[in-house]
Amino acid sequence: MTVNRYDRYDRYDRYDAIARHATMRAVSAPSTTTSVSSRDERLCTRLTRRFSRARVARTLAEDRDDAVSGCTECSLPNERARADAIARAMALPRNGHARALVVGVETGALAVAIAGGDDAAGCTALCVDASNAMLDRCAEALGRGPGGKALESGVNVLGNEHGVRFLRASDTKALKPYHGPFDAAAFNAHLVDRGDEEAIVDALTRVVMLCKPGGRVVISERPAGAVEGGVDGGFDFSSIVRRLPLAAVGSAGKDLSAQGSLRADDDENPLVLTIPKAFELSKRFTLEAPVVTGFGRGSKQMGVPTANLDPELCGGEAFLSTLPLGVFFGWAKLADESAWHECVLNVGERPTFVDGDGTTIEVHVMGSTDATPEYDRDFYGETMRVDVCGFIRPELRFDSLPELVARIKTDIGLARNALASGAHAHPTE
Ligand code: RBF
Ligand code: ADP
Ligand code: MG
Repeated sequence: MTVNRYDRYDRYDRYDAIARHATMRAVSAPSTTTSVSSRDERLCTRLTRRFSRARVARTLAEDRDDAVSGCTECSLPNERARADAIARAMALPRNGHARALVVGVETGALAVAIAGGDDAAGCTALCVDASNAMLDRCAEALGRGPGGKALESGVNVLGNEHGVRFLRASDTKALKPYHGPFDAAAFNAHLVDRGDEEAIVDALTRVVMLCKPGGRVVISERPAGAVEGGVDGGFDFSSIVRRLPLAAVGSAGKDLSAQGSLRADDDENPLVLTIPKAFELSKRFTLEAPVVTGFGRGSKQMGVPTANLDPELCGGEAFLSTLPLGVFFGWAKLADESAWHECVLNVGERPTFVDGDGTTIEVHVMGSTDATPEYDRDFYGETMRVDVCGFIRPELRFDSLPELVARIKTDIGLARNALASGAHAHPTE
């Protein structure tokens, strides 16, 4: 379990920083102290009052509203340099056509770095934050109205205007398929504050799912100071990243197991990851087992029949636990067939349902079009071989069956594109 810094530490850290700042001003610049320090003092007083109350659950939005309501040099130090480093790492082409996602806007320095300026070369961006105050500051920094880059809903925004949109949300679950696809996404701090590993994986997964293959995911964390489980403020993302279709930028393949740790080191050095082109795995693998009966949940009626392979005969937990659970694609064929068929498969625990049957392997053999089934018969008991070559995403718990089915159709589309790209030739025998 990771410590949720918001609950336990952040308030104290910020209080310290503000108190230090106020004292420093008073000592070093007496002529300018009055307005700045009285503003800081008001915030200090407010926070002090909060500490002395019974411990109340604070929301992300409240904390972030506070961070911009006081002295932002204290609450968001070094913002400009951080923003420039993140913008460089996002590597968006300056041709006016790139699309970016920014999670956490602070006072808007990052949005300005990627989308601001007088020219039309900046990207189109979606800025997400839990705090209305932060989104407001960001829109101000980008400029509202004619000539500005901030597009505010209800104010002449139809849908395809070039500029920056805003979404107030404290959860990346609020991101919908139509928000993407993005060329790059940035977590501008506070990813690790979302809770335990599962919450961070979920937040990242929902963003990764909206990025193009070859796109970048940049993670920046503000140094956490003396936080439990953190070393010098650098949270180690390696175990989280290994569960996602991500590679370190510059690494030849996807295999991150050799990588000791993956950290957003400091303000100038965010963690830069990429979604492998055509979702390729660093190492393909084969599954081969008889087709068994599944849950009879009506996959066939949903238009996505899944041949369930006996997990015990696919290496069992010993092998399956070495894989990231989630959605893969590749080539499949039955024992008596000579031709390989394109397929998508889910290796996982189906968190949308409570069926408690451990890890299952479910293979959907794709027809030549979505409307053309590949088989007109059942083939229970026959042996199926699957050559697995790409990994699209981890499993998710969907709120409804239609959402799951819609996402499976998207997975099928992504798999078709990746297989058609020629990056994944089928085996020769
Ligand atoms: N089940 C989930 O609970 N979450 C998922 O994200 C998920 N993704 C899937 C993706 C594909 C391509 C396929 C074929 C299945 C997926 N499933 C997922 C499994 C699904 O729940 C299962 O096929 C049906 O419940 C029938 O057992
Ligand atoms: P179950 O819950 O028993 O797995 P499904 O509704 O998932 O049932 O249907 C899967 C079965 O449908 C497979 O075991 C196979 O016999 C048959 N089938 C027919 N076409 C396909 C296909 N294109 N992909 C996978 N299975 C198929
Ligand atoms: Mg099935």
